[in-house]
Amino acid sequence: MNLNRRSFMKYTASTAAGLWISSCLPDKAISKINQTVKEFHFTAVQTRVNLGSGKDFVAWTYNGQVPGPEIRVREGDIIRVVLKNNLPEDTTIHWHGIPLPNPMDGVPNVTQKPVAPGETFVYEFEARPAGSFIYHSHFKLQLDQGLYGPLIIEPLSETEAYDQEYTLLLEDWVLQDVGGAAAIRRRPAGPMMGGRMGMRRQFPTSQMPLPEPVYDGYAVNGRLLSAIYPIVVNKGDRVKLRLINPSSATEYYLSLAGHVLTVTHVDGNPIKPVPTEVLRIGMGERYDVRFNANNPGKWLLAAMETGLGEGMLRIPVNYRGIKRTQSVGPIFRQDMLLANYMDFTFANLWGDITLPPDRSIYQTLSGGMHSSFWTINGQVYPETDALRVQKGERVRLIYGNHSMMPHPMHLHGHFFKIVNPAIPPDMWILKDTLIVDPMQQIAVEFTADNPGKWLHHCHNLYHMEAGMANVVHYAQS
Ligand SMILES: [Cu+2]
Repeated sequence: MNLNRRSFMKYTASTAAGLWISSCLPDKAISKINQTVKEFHFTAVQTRVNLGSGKDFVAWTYNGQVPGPEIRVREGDIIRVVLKNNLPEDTTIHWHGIPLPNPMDGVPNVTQKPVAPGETFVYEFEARPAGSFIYHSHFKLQLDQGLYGPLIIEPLSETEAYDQEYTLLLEDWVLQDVGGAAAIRRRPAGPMMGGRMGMRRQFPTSQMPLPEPVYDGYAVNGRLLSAIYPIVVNKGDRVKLRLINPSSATEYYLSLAGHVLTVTHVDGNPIKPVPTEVLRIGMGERYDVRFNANNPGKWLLAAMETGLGEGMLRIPVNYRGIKRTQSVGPIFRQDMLLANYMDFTFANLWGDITLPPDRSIYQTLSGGMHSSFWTINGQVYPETDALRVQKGERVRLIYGNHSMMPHPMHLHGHFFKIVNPAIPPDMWILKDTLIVDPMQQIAVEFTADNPGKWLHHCHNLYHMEAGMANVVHYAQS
């Protein structure tokens, strides 16, 4: 089982094994014995890359590759990453989804001093829980310039049965030197627009946030459309896909022609398996899905985005021994079965929730109309009010999206449960990123069990940079 799990990622992470420097006994700082330290050395550096088609350009990379090397460890291991900053500006690494100790969370000026050019910083934390995660820079626009990679924590004992496993990062690219919106020249100074009521201070025009870029390439594991490596299966294989969206401003609707995808994990956490024809994956989200290779042929796992049409990403799924040259893609229809958060139930029973929560906090998400800023409760980060909690409290965040854009809201340092009135609370699913759709109200609950200062923000990078963020503060006890 799983012998082929690296067969796809090897193209982008072939040096990961080489980076794996040592496996040694834990040092004195680690209280548990028998924990293995897995040490990785990352150098953040600008590198000329080619995503398999199109022109070369300068991306911001870890170790000269996009995406960054795969980190793959076992639950309970100690992950140690020695980050060397060879970029021309500060940087940090955030370990998206992992509830780790606050000083390791990698948010500049919230959990750590940014790592200056030429400096080194060591991240170290326990790999827990098992699941599919992302690591990425949390500094300015570096996420959109290429600084991200997959982080896979394998369970101590495998409970799933599958024959092949692929990790697929779905990426949006601006194929220009520097990349992202940083590649777009700042607009000339002009009169301030209205619509920023409730803001506490005026921003000089030079600090106006950058708009989302127009992406000119979508890639899977650093390979553009025509160069995407195929998934190769044998008839009868049970195939596990780890679908990861590190894109800065793109969500994807995925469908696999000729097969049904079954969702097994949301943001790394197990759910009762749910079949779906289409899967939506927002920025920062991860879904593990399975399919049974029971329909020989040449197929496409394709993605579309509203407004962009079909086929922005096409991943070939080829059965061995099939000669047909033309691949068959999915046909997106309005009436396709699209699995929704509310269709999912947690695989285990919680047994730890009573209602109501200790504290409820409203989060009104606005912006985008006549304004360059995106707000929470009418405020722009860092002027946003803190989310004040006490250790041990069960906190409910009630989102109301008063804008015309979806916002994938992400909470650092904790998982939250998505409130689903139709099922008992002990079946609510556990996630760390939740898409709040236009004009939707939806709530999550988390237990304040990891003291520190934790960022909470929209994972559309350009919404976050334009103000849609705040910080969870634990009261001093
Ligand atoms: Cu947003």
